Amino acid sequence: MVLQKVIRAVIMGAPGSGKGTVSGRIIKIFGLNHISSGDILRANIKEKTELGLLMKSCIDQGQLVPDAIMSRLILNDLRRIDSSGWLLDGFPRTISQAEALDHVYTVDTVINLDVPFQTIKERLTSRWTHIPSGRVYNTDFNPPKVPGFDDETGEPLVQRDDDRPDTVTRRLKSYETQTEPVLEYYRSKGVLETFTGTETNKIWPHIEAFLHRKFSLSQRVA
Ligand code: G5P
Ligand code: MG
Repeated sequence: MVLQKVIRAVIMGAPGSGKGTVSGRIIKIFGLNHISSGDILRANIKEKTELGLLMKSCIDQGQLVPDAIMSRLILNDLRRIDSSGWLLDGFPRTISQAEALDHVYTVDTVINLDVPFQTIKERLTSRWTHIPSGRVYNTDFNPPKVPGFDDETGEPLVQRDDDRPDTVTRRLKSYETQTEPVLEYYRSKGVLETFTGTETNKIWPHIEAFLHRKFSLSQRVA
């Protein structure tokens, strides 16, 4: 029997840098569980859970959800899929969250998408999202087959409330002050891998090649 090491990865990058888009490609090829903190929060808002109702205004204003709530939510999810590999998207976003994760799991690799803020602002105004699955579209880059509807389910797409230009500016500010220090945290642990560019399709082959190397190496040492 071939033992395969469980891969535990994080994808980081500013709001709109392409984390969701790239995650979709990674999970298709490498079969990891995709855990997106934003998708989980938006599902709670849609279902009008107690958490969703409490956090909606915070998210709509482009502020971060409190660390304790976020860490508990994600770590609970991770416990449920403990024995298989995962890709975390949108978590951790502060040093406190990174430390909470570290107490329970060792992260093998952190993929950092480094995309200029000007590119991001243009992208987010034309993003359309399928809330139940988290699938994202863009009227220029990857339009849905039928405008306004999800390719797989045919359900309606929506524009996120936090994609308004003033909220995007606040989210980018919070990224600089609260999330960029997390990059340094992982750099010092030697697990950070940065991919720079303005187009996902140009960055993607480098990420894919990197992950193939990483996966085959981890299978050899398993
Ligand atoms: P989220 O949901 O984690 P963000 O702000 O980190 O939100 P976001 O906005 O989901 O990140 P993304 O996933 O990095 O962006 O990017 P994406 O959706 O794949 O791509 C953006 C758009 O660009 C899409 O339309 C896509 O089609 C298009 N695109 C991709 N590549 C290209 C390209 O090459 N060219 C072009 N033209 N377009 C392209 O978090 C939301 C909120 O939840 C709370 C916070 O309030 C946060 O603001 N939250 C947390 N709070 C505390 N702690 C945490 N850990 C939290 N996690 C979430
Ligand atoms: Mg996303």
